[in-house]
Amino acid sequence: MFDAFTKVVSQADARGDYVSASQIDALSQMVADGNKRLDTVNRITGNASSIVADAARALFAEQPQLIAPGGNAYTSRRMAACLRDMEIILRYVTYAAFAGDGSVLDDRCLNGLRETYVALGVPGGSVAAGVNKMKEAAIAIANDRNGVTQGDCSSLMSELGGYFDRAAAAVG
Ligand code: PEB
Repeated sequence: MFDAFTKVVSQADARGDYVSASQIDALSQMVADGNKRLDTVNRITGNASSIVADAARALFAEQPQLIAPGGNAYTSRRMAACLRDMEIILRYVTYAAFAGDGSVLDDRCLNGLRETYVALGVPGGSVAAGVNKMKEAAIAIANDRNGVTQGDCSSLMSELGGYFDRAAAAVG
């Protein structure tokens, strides 16, 4: 598991070289923008349960077969497992956003997840659809310009979106 700094160190070490000037510039920019990153993580974390619940509600409205008898979220046990899975994925996305690196998401959440869903008979495409709904909600909340110092968050939001895309692609 890396963060943006340890990733650069590990790459430099693999080359047997010093950290390059361009890498230092990029990390220095990341530090300068650090408050935006922490605010983003804080906003998503603080709204996690509504992000998950709203995404699940929208997913079940679009794919009602999931909650019909025989569906993958039918019975409260499976419904609970589904909400829990979405919450786990969202939590790892917040870790990746915090660290500025997706390896924690890859290593500890997504690795083997597709195979797990195949073995369980859970439709990965539906999980991916749920992840995409969380992405929209999380970005809307994190990118809300009301009540904060105005600034450019476009690259941070595209980085954040990329972590959700990675999760959706890993299972979809
Ligand atoms: C992954 N999910 C489930 C299980 C595991 C995971 C390991 C089996 C064990 C259990 O039931 O608890 N666990 C989860 C995860 C990590 C982890 C992400 C990462 C670290 O450790 N059902 C649906 C939707 C979808 C869903 C499409 C979006 O209809 C999920 C939610 N996951 C779902 C369901 C089960 C499950 C288990 C329904 C239960 C399957 C079953 O027992 O039939």
